[in-house]
Amino acid sequence: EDGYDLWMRYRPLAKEAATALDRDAESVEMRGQSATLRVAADELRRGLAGLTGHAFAMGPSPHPILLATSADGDVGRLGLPLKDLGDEGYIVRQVRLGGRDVTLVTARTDRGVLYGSFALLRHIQTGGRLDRVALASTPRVKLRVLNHWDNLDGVVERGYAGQSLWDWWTLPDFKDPRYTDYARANASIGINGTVLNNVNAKPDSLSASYIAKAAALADVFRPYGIKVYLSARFSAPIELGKLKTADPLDPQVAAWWKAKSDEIYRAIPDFGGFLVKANSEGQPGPRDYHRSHAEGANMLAAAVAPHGGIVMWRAFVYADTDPDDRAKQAYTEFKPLDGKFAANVIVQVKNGAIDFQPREPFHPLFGAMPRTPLMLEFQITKEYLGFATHLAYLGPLFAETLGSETFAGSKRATVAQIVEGGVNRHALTGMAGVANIGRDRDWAGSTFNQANWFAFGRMAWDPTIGAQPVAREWAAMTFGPNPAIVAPVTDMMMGSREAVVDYMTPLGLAHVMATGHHYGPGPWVADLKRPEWNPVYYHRADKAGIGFDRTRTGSNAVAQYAPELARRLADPATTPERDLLWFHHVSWDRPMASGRSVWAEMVHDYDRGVGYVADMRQRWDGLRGQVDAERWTKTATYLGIQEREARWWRDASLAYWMSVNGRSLPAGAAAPAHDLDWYKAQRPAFAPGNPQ
Ligand code: BDP
Repeated sequence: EDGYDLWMRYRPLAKEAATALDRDAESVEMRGQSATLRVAADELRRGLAGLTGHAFAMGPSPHPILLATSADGDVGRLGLPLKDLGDEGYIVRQVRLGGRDVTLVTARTDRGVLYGSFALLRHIQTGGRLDRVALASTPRVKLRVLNHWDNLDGVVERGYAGQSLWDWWTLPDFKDPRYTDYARANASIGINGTVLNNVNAKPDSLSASYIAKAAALADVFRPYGIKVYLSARFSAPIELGKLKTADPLDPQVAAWWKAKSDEIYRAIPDFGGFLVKANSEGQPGPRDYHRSHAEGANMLAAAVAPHGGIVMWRAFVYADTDPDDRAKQAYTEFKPLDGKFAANVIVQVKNGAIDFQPREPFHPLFGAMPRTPLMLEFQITKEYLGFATHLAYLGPLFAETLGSETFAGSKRATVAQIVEGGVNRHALTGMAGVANIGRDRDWAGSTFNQANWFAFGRMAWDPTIGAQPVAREWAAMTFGPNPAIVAPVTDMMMGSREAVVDYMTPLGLAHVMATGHHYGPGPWVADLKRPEWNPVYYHRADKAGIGFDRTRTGSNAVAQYAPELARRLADPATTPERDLLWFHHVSWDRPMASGRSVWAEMVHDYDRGVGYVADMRQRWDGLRGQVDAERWTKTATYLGIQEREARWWRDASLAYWMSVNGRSLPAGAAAPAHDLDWYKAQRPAFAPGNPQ
């Protein structure tokens, strides 16, 4: 097995479960006709055939799995609580219908039936029985969208699973069957949108020939309930339209975008809309014309509004014009724009204020813009967490942000509640995940990276679901429902991201990686052009102490949080220790809750991280023979790499900190294997997905 089948492996169940399934389901029956119902029925038949080992007929039988929307008269008469399901929710239940016992998969729409079908398969794959099935779920977030950072030349920015899945060269004619499998995988976890191209967008992606290519993909994805979106380069009216300006208030510019949108909607009638990275890291934007982000976003929004489209406008901005604190810039720029965005604009905010670090406190914009829908952006591809090689299950990272209390408003909403829109009654809600998908046979670069794609989808559907249940589901679907595998695998996964935090950025450190590729350690880097590109800017270590002072005596970034939280974060004693050095510059000797000093605690954390990886290796060794050889071996090899590199991170970091603080290691801690100069001289091979 090479991992191609993801969590949709549908391998034969154990005998007893297979017999029970055969008794309770004899065929797949479908009421009505649509492409979506057909793919739902096909998936069930494929799944059941795999799980039982024999083909499943389409059509009526005494005990069918019945796919029908509530428009069906028989279903309507059952009086199920369908009203609350919205457009995408489902109910799966054993019911008595027309004198037969049927497993009913129903919803108000065909899309809901599709999601219900996948939920039923998940139920069976994780050990559930049909005779007791009672599933019902409605997504709590409306837009559940992947962001592909895929370039038109096939390279994926920060993509560690090979080349882009989209073969732009052979599109629109050749529709690689992988596109269909991609759509199946996404639909199975509730993802309903995909942005095809990089936020660092080329204007060409909006040219007629690329629109035709995107339309071909949209045709493949449509039955699976997945809409296509495009990243738009703000200056496209100049590059493609030969206008003199891209000023959003220029009528010719607005007219160009309107005509461009009309052209796209002619090819893709259900086109989702645009994603825009503007005035960030060199990208053009409205600020080039002294217009605000709102003016830029609203102009684009007006172009897609007649077609029901939306604009996802990113808040990831930082400029060298603000020497203050990079972590403050998005808030400083966007907070004053609250309430100024058009109704079909959603502002897309990264989970933390810097950039997808192994750990970041939640972004202060959550809770600070009550009159603006905010879309939460996570990074599924692990740019700062060891790429595809290191095993880091991101469920706990996602859950940590989602569960963070913002202290905003009277109800002290969590980030999840703000994203779900309820607090401020926004109808437009969304979660975006920067995809980790490429052309590798296993799609994501490693088996365990697949779990992060899976977790993103499941948590975008229900941000309160919890990281552990998701890990368990994924492990059962990926390795089979045997508890002797599921339990240890889930266990390994649950602590794996914390281990990365420990060996890379303990106690709230951030951005201490080497330049460019973001893979290895480089806390010593101090010579890059812009101050906020340098790790020394972030850790501020000196002989006396370490950490970034974000209180009143420093950048006062804490003041961007709601007052109650700001008060807590202003004091190291009431700041969670895991975020200590993010918010405070403290003495190396400051005592921690454990009784250890900051310095000793850091050493302890580095060692704990390395130890966790060594332990994962052992646990994985224990599963040899229980997991198929190909996936087992690749994972084992990667864990070996990870252990070596966790030590590299630990040793290089400690060698550097000791050169700054002049201290020796606490008793019992191993000395770094090499001296600091050796670590400084390390240059990893050319890193994949690294923009030059
Ligand atoms: C950073 C990446 C960079 C992206 C940027 C973004 O290093 O490649 O273009 O974020 O989100 O994480 O726009």
